[in-house]
Amino acid sequence: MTTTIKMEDILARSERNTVLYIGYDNEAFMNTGIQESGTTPYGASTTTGPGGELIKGKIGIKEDYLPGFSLLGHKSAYFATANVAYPMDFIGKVMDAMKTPGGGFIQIYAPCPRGWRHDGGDTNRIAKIATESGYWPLITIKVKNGEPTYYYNTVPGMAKPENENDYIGTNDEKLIELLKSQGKFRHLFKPEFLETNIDELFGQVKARNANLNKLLGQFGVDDRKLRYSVKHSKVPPQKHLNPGHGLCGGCGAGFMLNQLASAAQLVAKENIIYVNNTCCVEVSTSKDDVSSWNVSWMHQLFESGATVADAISTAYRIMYNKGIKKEVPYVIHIGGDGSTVNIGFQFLKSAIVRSSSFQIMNKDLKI
Ligand SMILES: Cc1ncc(C[n+]2csc(CCOP(=O)(O)OP(=O)(O)O)c2C)c(N)n1
Ligand SMILES: [Mg+2]
Repeated sequence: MTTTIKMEDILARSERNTVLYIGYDNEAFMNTGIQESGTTPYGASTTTGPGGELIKGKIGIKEDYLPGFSLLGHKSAYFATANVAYPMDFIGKVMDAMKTPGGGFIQIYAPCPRGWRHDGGDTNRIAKIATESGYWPLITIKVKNGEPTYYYNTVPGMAKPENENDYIGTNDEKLIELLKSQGKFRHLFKPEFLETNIDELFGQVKARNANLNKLLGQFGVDDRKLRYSVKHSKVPPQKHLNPGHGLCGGCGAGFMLNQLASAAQLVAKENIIYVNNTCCVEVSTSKDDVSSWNVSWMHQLFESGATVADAISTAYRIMYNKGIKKEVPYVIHIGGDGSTVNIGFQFLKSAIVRSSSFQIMNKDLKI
């Protein structure tokens, strides 16, 4: 059974959110030179953990931090994973988050041709294999009064689960294809096939999916397969961001920005403030004193971006409740995996808690 959410129904909702936090995952600190981050997968080569003779890339895990956010007891919150290769799913998720009271956080898979060492023209193909293989499953978690409800989103060609009671599966052949599509895993195949290392990586992917299957079973509803019905013809070209930017050709973060702004424009029109911590998106859309943004946009240092986004929304709501401002802008925070998950994790977690609970409970901060 599938729950279908239509974009017209989302847009017709009178309720709205406070801050949407976006974490685009390109699996390393990219703009500063491809350093390993908490979301770099096991075995991947980075400049701080290169795949060489002695060290075979990252020694450690790719952190899976989204489910943890769903069990913090929020009053109302929206969480999801997304992938730049499935724009209508991501656009539906952004709109749903912006029309859900409280805060939201979406972690989106965004290939990096430069850091992952693949052709810029292969971004979409690689991103698709990531979800089809079970490496990057698509899930949605809606939290209400402290209780999370887990959903999963399917895509064509997705791996079938081995156990009929499961929801998310893995496909070994596609996982190998995913690894082979990126130069950062080349040392696992040449000069020799490192079976033990590849098995470790597969084991980590399967363990993560086993956890998600348990959470989907425990915190699901009957119709836990979720589909966003978004018609391409009803999503006009976005005007928040000018054409042209300094990102590399085929950069997944560029796909993400275009899709994000298309969804945000439908909900917020121009009543929006983007906050961006230091990352590829920030440096590439704010060269010198020239900004690519047509709407309000603010850079905030690295780990503190989420805090500042929350503070901006709070300030506007106080002014609104005192009669100083007539409307409250939508706020979207954009951060990378290094700044958001590694160094800014505590800032992000607390900002989400405030957006998703404290501000709902405080009458002076209501919208
Ligand atoms: C506290 C702090 N440490 C380090 C830096 C330097 N720095 C700026 S951006 C960046 C990497 C950001 O990585 P990520 O958030 O993954 O974004 P990406 O570059 O991959 O888009 C680093 C290390 C900084 N600005 N502030
Ligand atoms: Mg990054």
